Amino acid sequence: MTTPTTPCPVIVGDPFDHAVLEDPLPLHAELREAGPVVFLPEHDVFAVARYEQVRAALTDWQRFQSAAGVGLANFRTEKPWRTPSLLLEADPPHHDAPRRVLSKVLGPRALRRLREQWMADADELVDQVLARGTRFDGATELSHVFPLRVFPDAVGLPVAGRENLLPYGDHAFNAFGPNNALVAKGAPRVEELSDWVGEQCCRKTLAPEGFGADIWAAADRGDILPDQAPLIVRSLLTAGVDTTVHALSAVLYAFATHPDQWARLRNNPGLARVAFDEAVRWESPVQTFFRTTTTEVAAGNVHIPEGRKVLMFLAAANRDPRRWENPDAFDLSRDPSGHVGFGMGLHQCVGQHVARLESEALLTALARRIETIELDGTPTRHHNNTLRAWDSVPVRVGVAN
Ligand code: PQS
Repeated sequence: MTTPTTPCPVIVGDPFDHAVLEDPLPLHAELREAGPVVFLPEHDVFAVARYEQVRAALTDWQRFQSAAGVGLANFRTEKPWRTPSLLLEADPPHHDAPRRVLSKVLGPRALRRLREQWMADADELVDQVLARGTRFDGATELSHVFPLRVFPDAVGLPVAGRENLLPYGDHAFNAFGPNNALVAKGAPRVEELSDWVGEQCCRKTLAPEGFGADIWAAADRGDILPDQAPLIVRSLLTAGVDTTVHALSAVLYAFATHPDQWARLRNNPGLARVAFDEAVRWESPVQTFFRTTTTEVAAGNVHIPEGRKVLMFLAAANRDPRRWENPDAFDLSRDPSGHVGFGMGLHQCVGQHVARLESEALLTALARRIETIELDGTPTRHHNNTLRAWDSVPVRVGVAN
């Protein structure tokens, strides 16, 4: 273990330990209070948890690179578990062509074609759930279901095997953390799931229309190389399902615990989009990931040496009282823009418009039929090294006449 050469607050303990994953808020407060940069000896990494430093690291891609991996593993010295992503685990200039292609494929213009269908799909799902009764599990019956109803079709995936998407993503997001029991739990299926994902990325597997076909069409135009297309499709399948599933659970949990905010949304369904961003700020479905320094970086009086992993606590930044008034309140009257739940800078989530549309569709459908929503039992967390997730969010709703 190398210890920092300049004074740097040290926080002992494992931020990926089960007790922290169950309730990370006390650790986040401790990290923010300790200083602008802290050292975590458990994993031999530096960490930032204040809004200012997290945002600064996210937007400084020259000094905080992604190409050495955005997990704990340093690709300069450790072999990645899969071929690195052309978007996530790349820096300019290599990053830019794939990014341009995917920004267009997933951009607001492209999504206009999907809007009407997704709104109708959300209405239908909500009707189906309410037909079974007014007590249901918001996680397993809504947020785990809706993205899997609309997103794989939009990509152009065959129906068989879609049940592999969530387990594959769950493992990929665990794999950004340390090699702990959560990673070991996923290991037995890695080969099988990776093979399945690889097959879905081939041109012949994908439907003639959809995000997948659009990526292949970009290769035909010469915007990317043909051998890049499958890996860019893989990015959709890795980062596009679990993230939205857990973000939708976050919104449902937020409303079930804030009945006054639900009343507000009911009065003004136009707030659906703000509600989603506020829930992403408040719950931060993507909690943490890493960068690697490309040079010595000074932050305050701490010097982070070159080639070191820096853990960025997005969730802590999103509740930093230095940036947010009353940060722990889920409040539709605030302006949540500027939150770092989708990252910031040139790697900022390229799928965020898709996520927002899914959430807008589901919230609009719910607001149409549901007058009140409250918890109906104790929700249970799903532990993941990167994602803040729920296995169950039992709710009871009052249905509008
Ligand atoms: C990919 C892209 C993005 C991919 C950490 C990781 C990711 C948010 C936080 C992520 C994962 C995978 N998103 O391109 O495969």
